[in-house]
Amino acid sequence: MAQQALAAECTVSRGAIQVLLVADTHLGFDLPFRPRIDRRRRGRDFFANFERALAPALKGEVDLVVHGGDLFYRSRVPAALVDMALAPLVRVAQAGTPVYLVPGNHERSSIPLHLWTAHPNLHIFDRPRTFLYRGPRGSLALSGFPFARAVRDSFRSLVDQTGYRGEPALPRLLCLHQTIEGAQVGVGDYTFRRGSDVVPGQDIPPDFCAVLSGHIHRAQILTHDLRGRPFAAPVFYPGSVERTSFAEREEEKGYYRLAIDPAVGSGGALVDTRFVPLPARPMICLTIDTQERSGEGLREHLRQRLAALDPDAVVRVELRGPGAEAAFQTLSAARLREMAPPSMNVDLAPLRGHR
Ligand SMILES: [Mn+2]
Repeated sequence: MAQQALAAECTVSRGAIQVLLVADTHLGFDLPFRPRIDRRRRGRDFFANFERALAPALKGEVDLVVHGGDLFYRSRVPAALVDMALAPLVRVAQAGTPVYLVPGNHERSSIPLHLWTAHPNLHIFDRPRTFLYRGPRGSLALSGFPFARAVRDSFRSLVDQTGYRGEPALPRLLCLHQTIEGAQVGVGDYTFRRGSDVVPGQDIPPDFCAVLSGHIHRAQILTHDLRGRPFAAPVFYPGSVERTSFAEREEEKGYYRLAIDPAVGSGGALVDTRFVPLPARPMICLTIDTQERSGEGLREHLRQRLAALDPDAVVRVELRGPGAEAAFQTLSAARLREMAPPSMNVDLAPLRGHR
């Protein structure tokens, strides 16, 4: 809702600086280098959507790219994956479009991102700092810092440490990988309120056009705190580029395109925002009432139920009812895969009450 309202208030400006915001690409997820099981891997979908998200940058349709962090799916990854994951960003940088990367919780320690900071168009917020962007449509200051734990008490200090005040005349963006008050996740709309790892909305300083952040996997724009008071700047979460868990099964995936006009107001203004959807695979929780079915009867029932679903789906089978426990013992992910179309990803949920 906030997304539509904000877009409606804005007018498209040709003179504006075009920013592409993508985050939580989780590269390396389900992408083993030496797979022991031959099945469709979801890892390719994450790479494909990352490439799709960056396509406007490769075509020269945007002036700069911000990656909001969690480039990788975890904090220890093979060196070959580091090269694979950075390659799309390096292609954008080589094509002349600057890229700004916020290290997420998965990029904090052991990933040698510093090896890439030598590229003149690839900028990494490896510490609280401010980068200046200068382009044909004007200049911007991008301030940010890597993911910080217990950020509630350190947020204001970390923002100060970026040195953002040194660029008083430019439009400013704040680039983060944090949870901000009011952010929502999951099928049940879990809302982050207070907590040592939540940034209070009122702590966002009044000096930025927008806050661009990764970490929250559902795409959303935050404009008010939980007491209804407006934020000093809207917060944009593009969300993850593919569904990383069943909690994300109802979420649309994509990225944001934002336009900042340096000529509007005193320090520039956000004049256009657009969410661009990506083709995330359907994710389905399939509940099977076993009804005392077993053996071939159960397998045939499962085959029929799976055949009725989108063959491109990622499916979790949940067994219920009388006989569920016995059926659970005879089924396995490998057996489920034999019953499903090869294009499907399928696994078996733990029995309820047995987690
Ligand atoms: Mn993430």
